[in-house]
Amino acid sequence: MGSDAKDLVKHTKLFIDGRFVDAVSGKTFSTFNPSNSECIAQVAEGDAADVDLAVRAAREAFDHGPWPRLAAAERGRILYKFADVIEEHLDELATLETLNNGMLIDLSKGIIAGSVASLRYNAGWADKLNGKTLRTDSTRMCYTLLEPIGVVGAIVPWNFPAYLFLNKVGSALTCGNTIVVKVAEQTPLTGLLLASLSQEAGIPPGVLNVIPGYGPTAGAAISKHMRVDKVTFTGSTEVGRMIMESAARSNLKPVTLELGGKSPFIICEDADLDSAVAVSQDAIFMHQGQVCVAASRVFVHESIHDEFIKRSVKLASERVIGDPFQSGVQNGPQINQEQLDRVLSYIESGKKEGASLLVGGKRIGEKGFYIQPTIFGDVKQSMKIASEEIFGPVLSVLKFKTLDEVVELANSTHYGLAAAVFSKNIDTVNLLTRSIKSGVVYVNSYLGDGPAVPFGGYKMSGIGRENGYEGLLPYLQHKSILMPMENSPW
Ligand code: TXE
Repeated sequence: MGSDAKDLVKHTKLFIDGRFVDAVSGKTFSTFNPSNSECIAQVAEGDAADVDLAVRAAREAFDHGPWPRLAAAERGRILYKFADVIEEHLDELATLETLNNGMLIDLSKGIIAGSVASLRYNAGWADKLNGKTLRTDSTRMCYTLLEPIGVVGAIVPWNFPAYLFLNKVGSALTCGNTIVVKVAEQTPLTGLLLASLSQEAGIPPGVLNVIPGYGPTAGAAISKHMRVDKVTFTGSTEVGRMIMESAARSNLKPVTLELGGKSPFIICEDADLDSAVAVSQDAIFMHQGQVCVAASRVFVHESIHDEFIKRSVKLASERVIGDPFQSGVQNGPQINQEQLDRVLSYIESGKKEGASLLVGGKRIGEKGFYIQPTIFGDVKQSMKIASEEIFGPVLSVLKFKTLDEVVELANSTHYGLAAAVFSKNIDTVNLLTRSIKSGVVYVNSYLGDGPAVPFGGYKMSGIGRENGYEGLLPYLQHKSILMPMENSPW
Protein backbone atom coordinates (compact mmCIF):
# COMPACT_ATOMS: atom_id res chain seq x y z
CA MET A 1 0.00 0.00 0.00
CA GLY A 2 3.04 2.27 0.64
CA SER A 3 3.80 3.64 -2.84
CA ASP A 4 0.30 4.42 -4.12
CA ALA A 5 -0.75 5.77 -0.72
CA LYS A 6 0.14 9.33 -1.56
CA ASP A 7 -2.34 9.33 -4.46
CA LEU A 8 -5.16 8.88 -1.99
CA VAL A 9 -4.30 12.01 -0.05
CA LYS A 10 -6.07 14.83 -1.83
CA HIS A 11 -6.70 17.19 1.07
CA THR A 12 -4.08 18.39 3.52
CA LYS A 13 -5.16 21.97 4.21
CA LEU A 14 -7.52 23.49 6.76
CA PHE A 15 -11.17 23.64 5.67
CA ILE A 16 -12.67 27.02 6.58
CA ASP A 17 -15.79 28.63 5.14
CA GLY A 18 -15.99 26.12 2.30
CA ARG A 19 -12.37 26.51 1.16
CA PHE A 20 -9.18 24.54 1.72
CA VAL A 21 -6.58 27.03 2.99
CA ASP A 22 -3.07 27.12 4.47
CA ALA A 23 -2.59 27.83 8.15
CA VAL A 24 -2.12 31.52 9.02
CA SER A 25 1.34 30.62 10.36
CA GLY A 26 2.16 28.69 7.18
CA LYS A 27 3.22 25.76 9.38
CA THR A 28 2.68 22.11 8.51
CA PHE A 29 3.21 18.82 10.34
CA SER A 30 3.88 15.27 9.21
CA THR A 31 1.28 12.54 9.41
CA PHE A 32 2.38 8.91 9.52
CA ASN A 33 1.43 5.36 8.60
CA PRO A 34 1.52 3.38 11.89
CA SER A 35 2.12 0.08 10.11
CA ASN A 36 5.58 1.12 8.86
CA SER A 37 6.26 4.47 10.62
CA GLU A 38 6.60 6.23 7.23
CA CYS A 39 5.45 9.79 6.58
CA ILE A 40 2.31 9.93 4.42
CA ALA A 41 1.92 13.66 3.93
CA GLN A 42 2.49 17.15 5.30
CA VAL A 43 -0.69 18.67 6.72
CA ALA A 44 -1.46 22.33 7.49
CA GLU A 45 -1.09 22.97 11.22
CA GLY A 46 -3.93 25.10 12.54
CA ASP A 47 -3.58 27.03 15.80
CA ALA A 48 -5.51 29.72 17.67
CA ALA A 49 -5.50 32.15 14.72
CA ASP A 50 -7.03 29.55 12.41
CA VAL A 51 -9.56 28.44 15.01
CA ASP A 52 -10.61 32.06 15.27
CA LEU A 53 -11.17 32.28 11.50
CA ALA A 54 -13.11 29.02 11.55
CA VAL A 55 -15.28 30.20 14.46
CA ARG A 56 -16.00 33.45 12.61
CA ALA A 57 -17.12 31.47 9.55
CA ALA A 58 -19.25 29.14 11.68
CA ARG A 59 -20.66 32.14 13.59
CA GLU A 60 -21.61 33.92 10.37
CA ALA A 61 -23.18 30.73 8.97
CA PHE A 62 -25.17 30.33 12.16
CA ASP A 63 -26.17 33.96 12.78
CA HIS A 64 -26.97 34.93 9.18
CA GLY A 65 -26.70 31.85 6.95
CA PRO A 66 -29.40 29.52 5.67
CA TRP A 67 -28.53 26.39 7.70
CA PRO A 68 -30.41 27.02 10.98
CA ARG A 69 -33.25 28.67 9.03
CA LEU A 70 -33.85 25.86 6.56
CA ALA A 71 -37.01 23.83 6.91
CA ALA A 72 -35.89 21.00 9.19
CA ALA A 73 -36.83 18.37 6.62
CA GLU A 74 -34.60 20.09 4.07
CA ARG A 75 -31.66 19.95 6.50
CA GLY A 76 -32.38 16.28 6.95
CA ARG A 77 -32.47 15.80 3.17
CA ILE A 78 -29.01 17.39 2.77
CA LEU A 79 -27.61 15.19 5.55
CA TYR A 80 -29.08 12.09 3.88
CA LYS A 81 -27.35 13.24 0.69
CA PHE A 82 -24.10 13.60 2.68
CA ALA A 83 -24.54 10.00 3.85
CA ASP A 84 -25.06 8.86 0.23
CA VAL A 85 -21.93 10.67 -0.94
CA ILE A 86 -19.89 9.14 1.89
CA GLU A 87 -21.20 5.71 0.99
CA GLU A 88 -20.08 6.22 -2.62
CA HIS A 89 -16.57 6.93 -1.28
CA LEU A 90 -16.60 4.20 1.36
CA ASP A 91 -13.62 2.26 -0.01
CA GLU A 92 -11.53 5.40 -0.43
CA LEU A 93 -12.34 6.57 3.10
CA ALA A 94 -11.68 3.16 4.62
CA THR A 95 -8.35 2.85 2.81
CA LEU A 96 -7.28 6.29 4.00
CA GLU A 97 -8.36 5.45 7.56
CA THR A 98 -6.33 2.24 7.58
CA LEU A 99 -3.34 4.03 6.07
CA ASN A 100 -3.34 6.81 8.66
CA ASN A 101 -4.63 4.91 11.71
CA GLY A 102 -3.56 1.27 11.30
CA MET A 103 -7.12 -0.01 11.74
CA LEU A 104 -7.74 -3.36 10.01
CA ILE A 105 -9.20 -2.65 6.57
CA ASP A 106 -12.35 -4.71 7.19
CA LEU A 107 -12.90 -2.88 10.47
CA SER A 108 -12.41 0.47 8.70
CA LYS A 109 -15.05 -0.48 6.14
CA GLY A 110 -17.46 -1.62 8.85
CA ILE A 111 -16.90 1.50 10.90
CA ILE A 112 -17.41 3.85 7.94
CA ALA A 113 -20.61 1.96 7.10
CA GLY A 114 -21.64 2.37 10.75
CA SER A 115 -20.86 6.10 10.53
CA VAL A 116 -23.13 6.39 7.49
CA ALA A 117 -25.87 4.62 9.45
CA SER A 118 -25.36 7.01 12.34
CA LEU A 119 -25.56 10.04 10.02
CA ARG A 120 -28.81 8.71 8.50
CA TYR A 121 -30.21 8.02 11.95
CA ASN A 122 -29.51 11.60 13.01
CA ALA A 123 -30.80 13.02 9.72
CA GLY A 124 -34.09 11.25 10.37
CA TRP A 125 -34.52 13.23 13.56
CA ALA A 126 -34.13 16.62 11.85
CA ASP A 127 -37.88 17.25 11.46
CA LYS A 128 -38.96 15.34 14.57
CA LEU A 129 -37.36 17.43 17.28
CA ASN A 130 -40.32 19.15 18.85
CA GLY A 131 -41.09 20.88 22.12
CA LYS A 132 -44.11 20.35 24.37
CA THR A 133 -47.26 22.15 25.39
CA LEU A 134 -47.47 22.37 29.16
CA ARG A 135 -50.09 23.13 31.75
CA THR A 136 -49.23 25.81 34.27
CA ASP A 137 -50.96 26.61 37.54
CA SER A 138 -51.77 30.12 36.41
CA THR A 139 -53.91 31.44 33.63
CA ARG A 140 -51.07 31.09 31.23
CA MET A 141 -50.12 28.34 28.89
CA CYS A 142 -46.56 27.33 28.15
CA TYR A 143 -44.94 25.79 25.12
CA THR A 144 -41.31 24.82 24.74
CA LEU A 145 -39.15 25.35 21.69
CA LEU A 146 -36.05 23.34 20.85
CA GLU A 147 -33.56 25.73 19.27
CA PRO A 148 -30.07 25.00 17.96
CA ILE A 149 -27.39 25.93 20.48
CA GLY A 150 -25.18 27.82 17.99
CA VAL A 151 -21.53 27.22 17.09
CA VAL A 152 -20.29 23.82 18.27
CA GLY A 153 -16.60 23.06 18.82
CA ALA A 154 -15.70 19.38 18.45
CA ILE A 155 -12.37 17.87 19.44
CA VAL A 156 -11.87 14.30 18.25
CA PRO A 157 -9.17 11.70 18.94
CA TRP A 158 -7.29 9.32 16.67
CA ASN A 159 -8.77 5.93 17.58
CA PHE A 160 -11.94 6.10 15.41
CA PRO A 161 -11.32 9.30 13.44
CA ALA A 162 -14.04 9.18 10.77
CA TYR A 163 -16.69 7.66 13.03
CA LEU A 164 -16.25 10.17 15.83
CA PHE A 165 -16.04 13.04 13.33
CA LEU A 166 -19.32 12.05 11.70
CA ASN A 167 -21.05 11.24 14.93
CA LYS A 168 -20.45 14.72 16.28
CA VAL A 169 -21.03 16.50 12.95
CA GLY A 170 -24.24 14.56 12.33
CA SER A 171 -25.72 15.36 15.73
CA ALA A 172 -24.73 19.02 15.66
CA LEU A 173 -25.88 19.70 12.10
CA THR A 174 -29.16 17.81 12.47
CA CYS A 175 -30.15 20.25 15.20
CA GLY A 176 -29.33 23.27 13.00
CA ASN A 177 -25.96 24.16 14.51
CA THR A 178 -22.71 24.96 12.74
CA ILE A 179 -19.45 23.32 13.76
CA VAL A 180 -15.68 23.62 13.95
CA VAL A 181 -13.97 20.24 14.26
CA LYS A 182 -10.40 19.81 15.41
CA VAL A 183 -9.23 16.48 14.08
CA ALA A 184 -6.49 14.58 15.93
CA GLU A 185 -2.91 15.42 15.03
CA GLN A 186 -2.18 11.72 14.46
CA THR A 187 -5.07 11.13 12.03
CA PRO A 188 -6.15 14.26 10.14
CA LEU A 189 -6.80 12.73 6.71
CA THR A 190 -10.29 11.22 6.72
CA GLY A 191 -11.79 14.32 8.39
CA LEU A 192 -10.43 16.48 5.56
CA LEU A 193 -11.79 14.13 2.91
CA LEU A 194 -15.17 14.19 4.66
CA ALA A 195 -15.07 17.99 4.60
CA SER A 196 -14.68 17.96 0.83
CA LEU A 197 -17.53 15.41 0.51
CA SER A 198 -19.77 17.70 2.56
CA GLN A 199 -19.48 20.27 -0.25
CA GLU A 200 -20.57 17.68 -2.79
CA ALA A 201 -23.62 17.02 -0.63
CA GLY A 202 -24.55 20.72 -0.58
CA ILE A 203 -23.71 21.63 3.02
CA PRO A 204 -23.26 25.42 2.80
CA PRO A 205 -19.88 27.14 3.42
CA GLY A 206 -19.13 27.87 7.08
CA VAL A 207 -21.49 25.18 8.40
CA LEU A 208 -18.70 22.58 8.74
CA ASN A 209 -15.10 23.70 9.30
CA VAL A 210 -12.14 21.38 9.94
CA ILE A 211 -8.87 22.27 11.65
CA PRO A 212 -6.03 19.77 11.85
CA GLY A 213 -3.62 20.72 14.62
CA TYR A 214 -2.34 19.99 18.10
CA GLY A 215 -4.32 19.85 21.33
CA PRO A 216 -2.62 22.52 23.46
CA THR A 217 -2.85 25.06 20.58
CA ALA A 218 -5.83 24.41 18.28
CA GLY A 219 -7.81 22.24 20.73
CA ALA A 220 -7.35 24.61 23.64
CA ALA A 221 -8.33 27.58 21.42
CA ILE A 222 -11.70 25.91 20.78
CA SER A 223 -12.43 25.09 24.40
CA LYS A 224 -11.72 28.63 25.59
CA HIS A 225 -13.22 30.51 22.65
CA MET A 226 -15.82 33.06 23.76
CA ARG A 227 -17.90 32.64 20.60
CA VAL A 228 -18.15 28.86 20.71
CA ASP A 229 -21.46 27.90 22.34
CA LYS A 230 -20.77 24.25 23.15
CA VAL A 231 -17.87 21.82 23.17
CA THR A 232 -18.01 18.11 22.52
CA PHE A 233 -14.88 16.08 23.20
CA THR A 234 -13.75 12.48 22.99
CA GLY A 235 -10.35 11.64 24.43
CA SER A 236 -8.45 11.16 27.67
CA THR A 237 -9.91 11.93 31.08
CA GLU A 238 -6.95 14.20 31.75
CA VAL A 239 -7.65 16.41 28.73
CA GLY A 240 -11.41 16.23 29.35
CA ARG A 241 -10.81 17.84 32.71
CA MET A 242 -8.76 20.62 31.06
CA ILE A 243 -11.48 21.24 28.49
CA MET A 244 -14.17 21.50 31.14
CA GLU A 245 -12.01 23.90 33.10
CA SER A 246 -11.35 26.22 30.18
CA ALA A 247 -15.00 26.03 29.11
CA ALA A 248 -15.93 27.16 32.62
CA ARG A 249 -13.30 29.90 32.74
CA SER A 250 -14.32 31.38 29.37
CA ASN A 251 -18.03 31.61 28.59
CA LEU A 252 -19.32 28.65 30.67
CA LYS A 253 -20.13 26.74 27.51
CA PRO A 254 -21.70 23.34 28.16
CA VAL A 255 -19.51 20.30 27.52
CA THR A 256 -20.12 16.75 26.44
CA LEU A 257 -17.19 14.54 27.41
CA GLU A 258 -16.64 10.95 26.29
CA LEU A 259 -13.52 9.82 28.14
CA GLY A 260 -11.60 6.75 29.18
CA GLY A 261 -12.67 3.42 30.62
CA LYS A 262 -11.55 0.29 32.45
CA SER A 263 -14.52 -1.85 31.57
CA PRO A 264 -15.23 -5.02 33.60
CA PHE A 265 -16.28 -8.23 31.82
CA ILE A 266 -17.88 -10.56 34.36
CA ILE A 267 -18.11 -14.29 33.67
CA CYS A 268 -20.29 -16.18 36.15
CA GLU A 269 -20.08 -19.88 36.90
CA ASP A 270 -23.13 -20.72 34.79
CA ALA A 271 -21.96 -18.76 31.71
CA ASP A 272 -21.57 -20.25 28.26
CA LEU A 273 -17.79 -20.47 28.47
CA ASP A 274 -17.16 -20.93 24.74
CA SER A 275 -19.00 -17.75 23.99
CA ALA A 276 -17.49 -15.83 26.93
CA VAL A 277 -13.95 -16.71 25.88
CA ALA A 278 -14.51 -15.78 22.23
CA VAL A 279 -16.35 -12.53 22.94
CA SER A 280 -13.87 -11.40 25.59
CA GLN A 281 -10.98 -11.82 23.12
CA ASP A 282 -12.51 -9.33 20.71
CA ALA A 283 -13.69 -7.10 23.53
CA ILE A 284 -10.08 -6.47 24.54
CA PHE A 285 -8.00 -7.12 21.43
CA MET A 286 -10.19 -5.49 18.76
CA HIS A 287 -8.35 -2.51 17.26
CA GLN A 288 -5.36 -3.41 19.44
CA GLY A 289 -7.24 -2.39 22.58
CA GLN A 290 -7.46 1.24 21.44
CA VAL A 291 -11.16 1.38 22.18
CA CYS A 292 -12.72 3.41 24.99
CA VAL A 293 -14.94 0.46 25.95
CA ALA A 294 -12.16 -2.17 25.68
CA ALA A 295 -13.00 -4.84 28.28
CA SER A 296 -9.59 -4.71 29.92
CA ARG A 297 -10.58 -6.43 33.20
CA VAL A 298 -12.12 -9.88 33.04
CA PHE A 299 -13.56 -11.21 36.30
CA VAL A 300 -14.00 -14.99 36.18
CA HIS A 301 -15.73 -17.13 38.76
CA GLU A 302 -13.16 -19.30 40.57
CA SER A 303 -14.84 -22.55 39.41
CA ILE A 304 -14.11 -21.83 35.71
CA HIS A 305 -11.11 -19.54 36.11
CA ASP A 306 -8.35 -22.00 35.12
CA GLU A 307 -10.25 -23.25 32.09
CA PHE A 308 -10.92 -19.67 30.97
CA ILE A 309 -7.23 -18.83 31.28
CA LYS A 310 -6.17 -21.92 29.35
CA ARG A 311 -8.49 -21.21 26.42
CA SER A 312 -7.87 -17.46 26.36
CA VAL A 313 -4.10 -17.82 26.36
CA LYS A 314 -4.31 -20.27 23.47
CA LEU A 315 -6.52 -17.95 21.40
CA ALA A 316 -4.39 -14.88 22.18
CA SER A 317 -1.20 -16.68 21.18
CA GLU A 318 -2.81 -17.69 17.86
CA ARG A 319 -3.93 -14.19 16.88
CA VAL A 320 -2.52 -13.13 13.53
CA ILE A 321 -0.63 -9.85 13.77
CA GLY A 322 0.50 -7.82 10.79
CA ASP A 323 -0.25 -5.42 7.95
CA PRO A 324 -3.78 -4.06 8.50
CA PHE A 325 -4.44 -4.19 4.76
CA GLN A 326 -3.83 -7.93 4.61
CA SER A 327 -6.83 -10.24 4.91
CA GLY A 328 -6.81 -12.69 7.81
CA VAL A 329 -4.85 -10.31 10.06
CA GLN A 330 -6.51 -9.85 13.49
CA ASN A 331 -4.25 -7.27 15.14
CA GLY A 332 -2.56 -4.30 13.45
CA PRO A 333 -0.22 -1.69 14.90
CA GLN A 334 -0.71 0.74 17.79
CA ILE A 335 -1.12 4.33 16.59
CA ASN A 336 2.41 5.64 17.32
CA GLN A 337 5.63 5.31 19.29
CA GLU A 338 4.19 7.22 22.25
CA GLN A 339 1.26 4.84 22.65
CA LEU A 340 3.50 1.82 22.07
CA ASP A 341 5.86 2.96 24.85
CA ARG A 342 2.95 3.67 27.12
CA VAL A 343 1.50 0.18 26.66
CA LEU A 344 4.92 -1.47 27.14
CA SER A 345 5.46 0.50 30.35
CA TYR A 346 2.13 -0.78 31.71
CA ILE A 347 3.25 -4.32 30.87
CA GLU A 348 6.45 -3.72 32.84
CA SER A 349 4.46 -2.35 35.78
CA GLY A 350 2.23 -5.45 35.76
CA LYS A 351 5.29 -7.68 36.01
CA LYS A 352 6.83 -5.55 38.78
CA GLU A 353 3.63 -5.50 40.82
CA GLY A 354 3.52 -9.31 40.84
CA ALA A 355 0.95 -10.23 38.18
CA SER A 356 1.76 -13.32 36.08
CA LEU A 357 2.46 -12.62 32.42
CA LEU A 358 0.71 -15.55 30.75
CA VAL A 359 1.15 -14.67 27.08
CA GLY A 360 2.56 -11.83 24.96
CA GLY A 361 4.17 -8.80 26.51
CA LYS A 362 6.61 -7.85 23.76
CA ARG A 363 6.95 -5.52 20.80
CA ILE A 364 7.09 -7.22 17.41
CA GLY A 365 9.68 -5.96 14.89
CA GLU A 366 11.09 -2.47 14.72
CA LYS A 367 9.11 -0.95 11.87
CA GLY A 368 5.56 -0.02 12.78
CA PHE A 369 4.17 -0.23 16.29
CA TYR A 370 3.12 -3.84 16.84
CA ILE A 371 2.61 -5.46 20.25
CA GLN A 372 1.76 -9.07 21.06
CA PRO A 373 -1.72 -9.61 22.54
CA THR A 374 -1.00 -9.85 26.25
CA ILE A 375 -2.76 -11.55 29.17
CA PHE A 376 -1.94 -11.19 32.85
CA GLY A 377 -3.21 -13.59 35.52
CA ASP A 378 -3.05 -13.27 39.33
CA VAL A 379 -4.06 -9.63 39.00
CA LYS A 380 -5.20 -7.62 42.01
CA GLN A 381 -7.60 -4.73 41.57
CA SER A 382 -5.08 -2.44 43.30
CA MET A 383 -2.47 -2.93 40.56
CA LYS A 384 -1.97 -0.20 37.95
CA ILE A 385 -2.80 -2.60 35.11
CA ALA A 386 -6.24 -3.15 36.68
CA SER A 387 -7.04 0.42 37.59
CA GLU A 388 -5.63 2.64 34.81
CA GLU A 389 -6.62 2.77 31.16
CA ILE A 390 -3.85 1.14 29.10
CA PHE A 391 -5.42 1.60 25.65
CA GLY A 392 -3.56 -1.39 24.27
CA PRO A 393 -3.94 -5.17 23.83
CA VAL A 394 -3.45 -6.02 27.49
CA LEU A 395 -5.97 -8.07 29.45
CA SER A 396 -6.03 -8.44 33.24
CA VAL A 397 -7.80 -11.54 34.56
CA LEU A 398 -9.14 -11.49 38.13
CA LYS A 399 -10.84 -14.28 40.09
CA PHE A 400 -14.03 -13.92 42.16
CA LYS A 401 -16.17 -16.05 44.48
CA THR A 402 -19.39 -14.17 45.21
CA LEU A 403 -21.55 -11.69 43.34
CA ASP A 404 -21.14 -9.09 46.11
CA GLU A 405 -17.40 -9.36 45.78
CA VAL A 406 -17.41 -8.93 41.99
CA VAL A 407 -19.75 -5.93 42.14
CA GLU A 408 -17.42 -4.28 44.63
CA LEU A 409 -14.34 -5.00 42.49
CA ALA A 410 -15.96 -4.04 39.19
CA ASN A 411 -17.05 -0.69 40.59
CA SER A 412 -13.77 0.15 42.25
CA THR A 413 -12.25 2.32 39.52
CA HIS A 414 -12.74 5.98 38.65
CA TYR A 415 -14.26 4.90 35.36
CA GLY A 416 -17.76 3.76 34.43
CA LEU A 417 -18.14 3.47 30.67
CA ALA A 418 -19.12 -0.12 29.81
CA ALA A 419 -19.41 -3.59 31.31
CA ALA A 420 -20.38 -7.12 30.32
CA VAL A 421 -22.21 -9.80 32.24
CA PHE A 422 -22.06 -13.42 31.09
CA SER A 423 -24.62 -15.62 32.87
CA LYS A 424 -27.69 -17.69 32.01
CA ASN A 425 -29.39 -16.90 35.31
CA ILE A 426 -31.87 -14.04 34.98
CA ASP A 427 -31.61 -13.11 38.67
CA THR A 428 -27.84 -12.88 38.44
CA VAL A 429 -28.13 -10.81 35.26
CA ASN A 430 -30.61 -8.42 36.84
CA LEU A 431 -28.55 -8.02 39.99
CA LEU A 432 -25.33 -7.31 38.11
CA THR A 433 -26.72 -5.06 35.38
CA ARG A 434 -28.32 -2.86 38.03
CA SER A 435 -25.37 -2.86 40.42
CA ILE A 436 -22.61 -2.00 37.96
CA LYS A 437 -21.97 1.71 37.64
CA SER A 438 -21.50 2.19 33.92
CA GLY A 439 -23.30 3.84 31.01
CA VAL A 440 -23.83 0.57 29.16
CA VAL A 441 -23.98 -3.07 30.26
CA TYR A 442 -23.88 -5.81 27.64
CA VAL A 443 -25.43 -9.16 28.55
CA ASN A 444 -23.89 -12.29 26.97
CA SER A 445 -22.52 -10.07 24.18
CA TYR A 446 -20.30 -7.05 23.61
CA LEU A 447 -20.49 -3.91 21.41
CA GLY A 448 -22.50 -3.44 18.21
CA ASP A 449 -24.82 -0.87 19.82
CA GLY A 450 -25.95 0.99 16.69
CA PRO A 451 -26.86 4.68 16.46
CA ALA A 452 -30.13 4.60 18.43
CA VAL A 453 -28.54 3.54 21.73
CA PRO A 454 -27.43 6.31 24.14
CA PHE A 455 -23.74 6.04 24.93
CA GLY A 456 -21.64 7.70 27.64
CA GLY A 457 -20.04 7.29 30.99
CA TYR A 458 -20.59 7.36 34.73
CA LYS A 459 -17.96 8.87 37.01
CA MET A 460 -14.73 9.96 35.28
CA SER A 461 -15.70 8.30 32.01
CA GLY A 462 -17.56 11.39 30.99
CA ILE A 463 -20.48 13.75 31.00
CA GLY A 464 -23.58 13.50 28.83
CA ARG A 465 -24.65 10.99 26.24
CA GLU A 466 -24.02 10.59 22.53
CA ASN A 467 -26.26 8.69 20.07
CA GLY A 468 -30.00 8.20 20.22
CA TYR A 469 -32.46 10.97 20.98
CA GLU A 470 -30.58 11.66 24.22
CA GLY A 471 -27.45 12.39 22.17
CA LEU A 472 -29.19 15.20 20.32
CA LEU A 473 -30.49 17.04 23.38
CA PRO A 474 -27.11 18.60 24.33
CA TYR A 475 -27.06 20.29 20.91
CA LEU A 476 -30.33 22.13 21.58
CA GLN A 477 -31.47 24.97 23.76
CA HIS A 478 -34.82 24.46 25.46
CA LYS A 479 -36.85 27.65 25.50
CA SER A 480 -40.07 27.98 27.52
CA ILE A 481 -42.64 30.46 26.21
CA LEU A 482 -45.46 31.51 28.54
CA MET A 483 -48.50 33.45 27.42
CA PRO A 484 -51.88 34.38 28.88
CA MET A 485 -54.72 32.07 28.12
CA GLU A 486 -57.96 33.51 29.31
CA ASN A 487 -61.43 32.06 28.82
CA SER A 488 -60.06 28.62 28.17
CA PRO A 489 -62.93 26.10 28.35
CA TRP A 490 -60.58 23.62 30.16
O1 TXE B 1 -5.44 11.65 24.05
P1 TXE B 1 -5.80 13.19 24.19
P2 TXE B 1 -4.08 10.99 23.51
C1 TXE B 1 -7.02 7.95 26.19
C2 TXE B 1 -6.23 6.66 26.14
C3 TXE B 1 -4.92 7.11 25.58
C4 TXE B 1 -4.77 8.45 26.23
C5 TXE B 1 -3.83 9.41 25.55
O2 TXE B 1 -6.04 6.17 27.44
O3 TXE B 1 -3.86 6.24 25.93
O4 TXE B 1 -6.06 8.99 26.23
O5 TXE B 1 -4.18 9.57 24.17
C6 TXE B 1 -6.80 16.94 21.85
N1 TXE B 1 -7.05 21.13 24.82
N2 TXE B 1 -7.88 8.12 25.03
O6 TXE B 1 -2.89 11.70 24.02
O7 TXE B 1 -4.56 13.95 24.47
C7 TXE B 1 -5.88 16.14 20.95
O8 TXE B 1 -5.22 16.99 20.03
C8 TXE B 1 -7.89 20.69 23.87
C9 TXE B 1 -9.23 7.63 25.17
O9 TXE B 1 -4.18 10.90 22.06
O10 TXE B 1 -6.93 13.27 25.11
C10 TXE B 1 -6.86 15.17 20.32
O11 TXE B 1 -7.54 15.82 19.26
N3 TXE B 1 -7.70 19.57 23.17
C11 TXE B 1 -10.10 8.07 24.08
C12 TXE B 1 -7.82 14.87 21.46
O12 TXE B 1 -7.69 15.95 22.38
C13 TXE B 1 -6.62 18.83 23.46
C14 TXE B 1 -9.54 8.29 22.74
C15 TXE B 1 -7.55 13.57 22.22
O13 TXE B 1 -6.24 13.60 22.70
C16 TXE B 1 -5.70 19.22 24.46
C17 TXE B 1 -8.17 8.76 22.76
C18 TXE B 1 -5.96 20.42 25.14
N4 TXE B 1 -5.15 20.87 26.11
C19 TXE B 1 -7.40 8.63 23.87
N5 TXE B 1 -4.73 18.27 24.53
C20 TXE B 1 -11.51 7.54 24.07
N6 TXE B 1 -12.34 8.01 25.00
O14 TXE B 1 -11.88 6.74 23.22
C21 TXE B 1 -5.02 17.33 23.61
N7 TXE B 1 -6.16 17.67 22.94
